Amino acid sequence: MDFSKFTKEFTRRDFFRLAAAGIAASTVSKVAMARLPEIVVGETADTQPLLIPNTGRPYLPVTTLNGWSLPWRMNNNVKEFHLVAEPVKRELAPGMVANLWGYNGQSPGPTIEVVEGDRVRLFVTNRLPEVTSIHWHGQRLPNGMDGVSGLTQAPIEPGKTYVYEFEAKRAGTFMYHPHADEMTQMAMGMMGSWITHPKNPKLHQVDRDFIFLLNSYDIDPGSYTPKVNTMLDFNLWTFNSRVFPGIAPLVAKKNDKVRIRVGNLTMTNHPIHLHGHEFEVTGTDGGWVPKSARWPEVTTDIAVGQMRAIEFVADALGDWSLHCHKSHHTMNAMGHNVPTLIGVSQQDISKQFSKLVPEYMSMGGRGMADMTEMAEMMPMPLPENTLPMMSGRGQFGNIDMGGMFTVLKVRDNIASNNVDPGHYKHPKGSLAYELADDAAAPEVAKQASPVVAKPAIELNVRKPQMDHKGMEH
Ligand SMILES: [Cu+2]
Repeated sequence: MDFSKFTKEFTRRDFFRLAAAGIAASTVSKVAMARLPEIVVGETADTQPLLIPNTGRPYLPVTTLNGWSLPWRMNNNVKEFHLVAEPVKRELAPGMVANLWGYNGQSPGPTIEVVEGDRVRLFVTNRLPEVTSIHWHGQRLPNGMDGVSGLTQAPIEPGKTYVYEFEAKRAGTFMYHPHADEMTQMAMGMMGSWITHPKNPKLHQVDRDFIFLLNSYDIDPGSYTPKVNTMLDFNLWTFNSRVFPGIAPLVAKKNDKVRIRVGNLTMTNHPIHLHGHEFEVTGTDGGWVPKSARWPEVTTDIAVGQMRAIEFVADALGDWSLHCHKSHHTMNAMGHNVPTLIGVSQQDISKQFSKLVPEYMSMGGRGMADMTEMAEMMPMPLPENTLPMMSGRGQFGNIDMGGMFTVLKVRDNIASNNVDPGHYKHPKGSLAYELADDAAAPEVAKQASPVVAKPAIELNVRKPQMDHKGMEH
């Protein structure tokens, strides 16, 4: 198999950089070392370089979006991993940090990568204030290793370490999460990805392999800790506990075969939509989909507790959106009980209200897109530790997104699969453009559209130094 592409990207120096920047091993005593693998901790929400296997069977590693893979210790042919369940601080996007629970310093926890047929031993240490356990979602394993607190094992008490051991029997994509006080622990961010690579590396081979989990939080504006009783009305919809514009782009070289593996551990389904390409669902957490049973899609719905692997050839250059198609899932925290006021001028009302209620946010009179500009202009100051409802800037202006949204960047040449190559340069003649002369618009359209009939609104509202008199009509 061809590792040259990866080894070129991932040198020994990269490993030390990784050690310096993101992943740090805590010092443990020699006695402890003998019993337990060292604890490796993720210290940043940045996507980390590929973890190239230096022991055990070879495989093509995955890129965990805004995450990392957990190094292991080989002990008499058994791969030993050490997961530590603990409270963590996770940056959801620049400007907002959340108090979550996770594993090894981050939420989600690190990705576990093993190879079909590997004997795996997982040490799970509980540093939470309550009991926990880990369920290895989707795996074939002895019943007593299934991690269901009360049913297949006693709960792991705070301060205690449990050992799970089984053979990674089936290649595929899996997840791990607690099976003790699940409602609290998953609402707090406890989950991680697991990949069992095929023993035959020629099977299911791709050039770029990405993974992330869908998760969600309900964190009141101005606060830091999720509300764990929320059943449906979450206000932060995340890929690997990140919201746009904090989610890393997925970077591919033109004509790379790309796989994106997505698991859903929220409380609702997410139709994940990719622009500019058709893909096939090639795998679920139940295994690989036979070739004859695949069909082309541009959106695939991922239900709760499901995982989908999609594959496509990245043959279209550009910056392509990859997002949940539920429009409320591409926004950050807002009040959902705002009335629809499209067509109503209420800029002045909004200003009056925000003097009394700093968090007050009314829906724009023309739609919600003004929110991005308004947040930038700061007429309504956001509470601390709160992200704008919609934000992100592209090369042409505001993107007006939040939540479950990121970008697939396809380029002729890329340095690495996790270094942002910047904005796409559109070839001449391939970019949508503004019609220069308004007179060219058909007469009937002018009469039919109230927006065209009132150009004064359009001109006045877009100005950053807004003249509120201009809003009256
Ligand atoms: Cu969604």
